[in-house]
Amino acid sequence: MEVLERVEGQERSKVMWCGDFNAHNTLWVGGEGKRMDGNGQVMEHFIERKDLVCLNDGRGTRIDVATGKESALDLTLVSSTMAGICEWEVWEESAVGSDHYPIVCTVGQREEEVLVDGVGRWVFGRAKWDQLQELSEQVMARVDMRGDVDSMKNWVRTALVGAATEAIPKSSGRRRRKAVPWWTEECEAMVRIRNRAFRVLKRTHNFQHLIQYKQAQAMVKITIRQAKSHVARRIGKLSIHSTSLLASSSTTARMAQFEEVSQKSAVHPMPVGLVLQYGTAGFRTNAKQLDHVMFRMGLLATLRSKKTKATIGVMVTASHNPEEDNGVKLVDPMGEMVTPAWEGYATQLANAEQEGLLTALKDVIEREAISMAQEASVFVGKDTRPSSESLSQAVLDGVHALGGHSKDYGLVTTPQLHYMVCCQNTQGRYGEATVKGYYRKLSQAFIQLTKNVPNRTDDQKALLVDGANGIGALKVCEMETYLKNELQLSLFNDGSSGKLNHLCGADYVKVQQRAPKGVEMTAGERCCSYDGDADRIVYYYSGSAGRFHLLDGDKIATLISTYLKELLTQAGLDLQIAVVQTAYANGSSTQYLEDTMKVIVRCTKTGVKHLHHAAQEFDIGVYFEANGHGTVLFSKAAEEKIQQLAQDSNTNDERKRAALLLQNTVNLINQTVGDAISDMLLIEAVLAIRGMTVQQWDAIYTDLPNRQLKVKVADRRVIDTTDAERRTVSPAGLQEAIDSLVKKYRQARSFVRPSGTEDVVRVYAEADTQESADALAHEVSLAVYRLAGGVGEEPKPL
Ligand code: 16G
Ligand code: MG
Repeated sequence: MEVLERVEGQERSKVMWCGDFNAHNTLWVGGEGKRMDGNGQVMEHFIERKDLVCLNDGRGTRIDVATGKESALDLTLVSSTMAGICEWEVWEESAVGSDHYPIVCTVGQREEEVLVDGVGRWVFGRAKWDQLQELSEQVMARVDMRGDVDSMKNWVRTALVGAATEAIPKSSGRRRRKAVPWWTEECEAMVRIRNRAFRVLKRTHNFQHLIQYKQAQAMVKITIRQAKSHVARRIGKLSIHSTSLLASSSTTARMAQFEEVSQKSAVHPMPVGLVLQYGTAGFRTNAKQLDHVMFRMGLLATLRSKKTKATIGVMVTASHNPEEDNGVKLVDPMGEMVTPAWEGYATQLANAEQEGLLTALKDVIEREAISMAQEASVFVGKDTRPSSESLSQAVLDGVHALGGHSKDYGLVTTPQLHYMVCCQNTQGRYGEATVKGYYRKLSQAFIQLTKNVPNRTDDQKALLVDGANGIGALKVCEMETYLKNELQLSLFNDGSSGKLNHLCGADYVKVQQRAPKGVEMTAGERCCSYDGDADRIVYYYSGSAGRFHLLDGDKIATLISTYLKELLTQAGLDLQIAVVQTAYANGSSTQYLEDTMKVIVRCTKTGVKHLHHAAQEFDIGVYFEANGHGTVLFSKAAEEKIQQLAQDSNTNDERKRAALLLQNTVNLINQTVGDAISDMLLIEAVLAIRGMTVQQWDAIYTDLPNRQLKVKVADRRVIDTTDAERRTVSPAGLQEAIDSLVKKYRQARSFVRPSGTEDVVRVYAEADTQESADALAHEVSLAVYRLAGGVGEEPKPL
């Protein structure tokens, strides 16, 4: 990238690049040779940054004479402002002695302009004013003054316009507009949405409309950027794919299908002026605004299923958000979060105007070269929010409108739905794709793990659970009988009376650092809280003098990784274990893991998909966000080694015991995503096996006091971060300000990042004492407020 930038020199507005970049990218090559490599990624990034358009149309530019295979390595890139006047051709007849074909690129030959019809304008500069005066007097003299006011007004108007038409020339009304080859209907639609938001803002001048306008403007930018980067693909693919798409005999059936989408989408209309983005955990907002999004996500999941030829999941939930909100996220074939490129499609589809929906849909089909004849299967689940019922119905409507098959799991936790998708796509190897199958697999593993623990008392088996008044409460109740009293749960906030997530649940406990409402805990008792869709868990207990002690995701990761490391040593297995955290991980946990436990620690950006991805790089990757979302991933090779050892009859007892424990641990873990129920069982099993009390677990290391705050700013995207969100690169001066504030305190650390789920900037600070952490968090908040466009009142000291 640096080299490319050096070659180009200073910012230039019109540039043309021609060369063999030795880069593979699906942007400029379709068909069999389609693949992506590192160079391809660099080039794509470069094209985007420099606002270039790739003129290649998908044809091969080099031939391997030995095999006859062609590849497209020679690229022609031009500034987007020139793209409309360039032509690109490959001379396939002769490679003139080379293995590369000559490429002919013409610039400026064809000034393609589009004539736009419109109403002509008066050309006042050429008006004959004397004639106008004379004609006006003549016609006015003929106006009949005896009629009523309306007919008089019409007379006068017609008379004056007639006179003016005679005396003042008019332009033709046909305007010339530069052809922009990348301009799509989505661009048009996004610009319309943005303009509408601007008009609303001009009328009201309120903050919320300002934010909506800014979001709409960002969407315009994203859409235009995507349209530009896809121009080459579109040109190349249109000829390749649309012919196969359109010429097939199923065209008529498909037309009928799209007709159905059109009709059904009218039943799920889009609210005016609403712009939403597929964020860290899907779409999330007030439930009243989501019906159209659900329908469209049903459509998109169906396309994703056709593309991947596998079952896709759609979960209707807003996790720890208030009950009035709702949301939706897509689950990919192996139970992981949907791939980022499709998050972009989700945003486009959700924001397409009603009339533009089919075009947006067809655009995805074309870009991804989806065969519409392919069968599709979508699993749908929902949480306990009152709105989830009709919203999940809207998802199913979307699936059926595109002819997809669906299975409605009804009320399930988010991780249960991820699990079902994975079971289905692994043909049952991961487990049975039913809720009962899930209970059976996990409970059997738990019973196997704990059955040989000597002298487990009832006290040790007891656990208090705060179900956040949500789906987790319902499901853990269903599971209890499978656990055969090996765990004795006392359930609070089970949803029978309280409101979802209100003063309870994992998020409340973690952020407020206090016990949830409604849990009656006595000193030393182990308690845990799930969040609203049961993909997070935190533990806590009340210590001496009623002091509240929290054991968050960092403590959980430490407990689990220590346990696994010990078992690996006992089993004599050489497997690399790592812990993946985010910037929110308490400094003490990182220090303990690195210095005492000597395990590898990685830090990634916030959001499960980032941690999950990083954890996949190790034999065993334990990942947890401090907020309690996390799980453990075992590589295929690691699972096989564990399996082999567990079945090896020649090994000694200690190794065998450790291998069996590891094997059951693998079965107990939901590897698709963080799972409160599975994590809870794992933690309970580890505490039992190691004979640890919650206090002993807590004492492994002592958390540094910390504080999280939020700051409202006009546009949180002004904050750009680097180094896994630990440092800011913009706005100017903010990182320097944070650095100098941090220096004032001992053992201090602080960072800020724009939230992915709320319209705020988050501030984190830790230091040697709570007072220092609070003061630092406040001072950093002030710096954000002042340097990043804070709105409302200035942050006050705590
Ligand atoms: C979402 C993420 C969670 C992350 C949180 C951060 C998923 C499934 N969930 O809840 O991992 O910690 O967002 O929220 O990815 P924030 O960006 O508002 O701080
Ligand atoms: Mg959640």
